[in-house]
Amino acid sequence: MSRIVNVAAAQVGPIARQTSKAAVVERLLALMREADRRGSDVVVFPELALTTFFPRWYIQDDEELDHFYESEMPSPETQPLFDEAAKLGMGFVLGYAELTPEGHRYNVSIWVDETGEIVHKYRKVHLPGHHEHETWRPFQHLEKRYFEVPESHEGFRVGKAHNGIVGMLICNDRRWPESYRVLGLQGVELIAIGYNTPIHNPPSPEHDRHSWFHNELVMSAGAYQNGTWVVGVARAGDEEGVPMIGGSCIIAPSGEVVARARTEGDEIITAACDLDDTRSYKDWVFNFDAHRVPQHYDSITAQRGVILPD
Ligand code: CDT
Repeated sequence: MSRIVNVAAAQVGPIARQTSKAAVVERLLALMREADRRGSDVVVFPELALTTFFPRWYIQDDEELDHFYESEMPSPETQPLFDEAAKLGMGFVLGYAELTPEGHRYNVSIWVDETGEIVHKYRKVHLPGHHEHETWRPFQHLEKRYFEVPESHEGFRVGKAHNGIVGMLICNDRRWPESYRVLGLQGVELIAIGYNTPIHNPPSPEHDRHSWFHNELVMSAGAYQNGTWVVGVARAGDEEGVPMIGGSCIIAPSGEVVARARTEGDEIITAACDLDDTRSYKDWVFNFDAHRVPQHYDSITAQRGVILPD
């Protein structure tokens, strides 16, 4: 049974605030068909792929806010993605905003298999930004207001797809080593990560010029230190006056970037990811069972912030 997964990363360029979901789905379908032409088994779309990155606005009108969320998946608007995937025999990974029947709101990602069935779902754990409207900022980052942290069983869990073990992270999760390690401890072999990363971070503008470097740094480290493939997919370009990094890439378990987007618009990049390439990392340098020393890691789960020495 082949363990080579032909993976496509579907970088998506800017989406305007007023763009309809139907128009976005048309763009995603075009990317899916291009991925199919290139022989892909699965195509990965970015975080919150169906709309503009709405946490950049303080939205007081509940009706307008609710419009950015999905209360069913698939819905009449998103069903064409599922139908096309089943027709092409291709899986896909999609990020979107979820509004549950109980009124909970999450930033989520789903893994859909080649028959069009949702086989795995992940709710974003690390919600960056702030909760209140901060008028000093040129644009907001209100993920803490618009989304909730999920229950632990809805967080970093792996699923099975493509004859392998898969996992998903969403944007800010990729900066935290714990995110990858919890997946690594479940044997993950392929991690899909969608992101929306503004180039400018208002509280720390001195980081702006490092945005692309930090993007690859954290995903390469996560791949190598856990012996897994990583696929990072951006929504990129100048969206409503806020420029966001592209830099979508596919990273081998060695930590090497094997495919990298060249534009900041809609673009497909691909790589043949042999899940057996994870073995030498998992069996040797990162053989967790042989070499981890968890009794020395207590503080990782016991404390949240820094405790300075006396
Ligand atoms: N979407 C998302 O998580 N973006 C963050 C921006 C960080 S600054 C508030 C990221 O980590 O890229």
